[in-house]
Amino acid sequence: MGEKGVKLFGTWASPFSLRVELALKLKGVEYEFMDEDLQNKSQELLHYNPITKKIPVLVHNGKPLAESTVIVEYVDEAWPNGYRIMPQDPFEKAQARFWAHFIEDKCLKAVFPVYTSTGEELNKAVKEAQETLKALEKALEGKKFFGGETIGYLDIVAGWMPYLIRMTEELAGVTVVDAGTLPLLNAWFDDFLDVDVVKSSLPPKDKLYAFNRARREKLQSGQKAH
Ligand SMILES: N[C@@H](CCC(=O)N[C@@H](CS)C(=O)NCC(=O)O)C(=O)O
Repeated sequence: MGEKGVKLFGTWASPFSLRVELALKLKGVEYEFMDEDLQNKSQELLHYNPITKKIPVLVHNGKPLAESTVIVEYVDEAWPNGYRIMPQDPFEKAQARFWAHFIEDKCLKAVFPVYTSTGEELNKAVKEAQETLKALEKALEGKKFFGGETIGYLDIVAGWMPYLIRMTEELAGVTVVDAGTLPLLNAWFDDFLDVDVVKSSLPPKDKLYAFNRARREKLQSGQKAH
């Protein structure tokens, strides 16, 4: 491949590659999107990310980077002008990283069982997810977005929640986030989904729901699914 420019290896359905897309778009960076088939990964992807073999991978001027949260920080620093993604204040930056870690370490793990469970297990999973998400609301107190008046790093990292939790609720027939249980997060879901760059970057709803309906069934029947 040409060594100059920006290539993003991702998949249309991945919330992790969406993070990188949002960061690149906010910065106004032109990039080429390589839509990977995770059942049959390209040689290029394996070449650039032989360690985890996962997407997303950002290749900037021939140099590859993996891990979406790392890539988002890199994008903010590599294109320092224009939109600010990371908080500038060291304390706020450290706090944003703390909550990003909380989302990766706790929220993803707490919400996933809602996606895969049924029956009594599902009710238990909903309660546990709500408890974990309640803790995250602390980071939204007094603010419209995690980043303040506009979306920033933590909004991008948490960006899977508004559309994937809403989708999971619909597929599983449960409510996880509403104005009664998690008012701050519920309001943030609406505000985040109303941001232009988000609206224009989300995958088509019908395609996403069909893909996840099938994936959920596979996981529920104990099969492996990416
Ligand atoms: N922590 C990683 C997660 C990336 C990830 O899980 N990617 C999935 C797709 S959503 C993947 O590449 N799966 C293929 C595999 O595991 O072989 C990040 O944030 O970049």
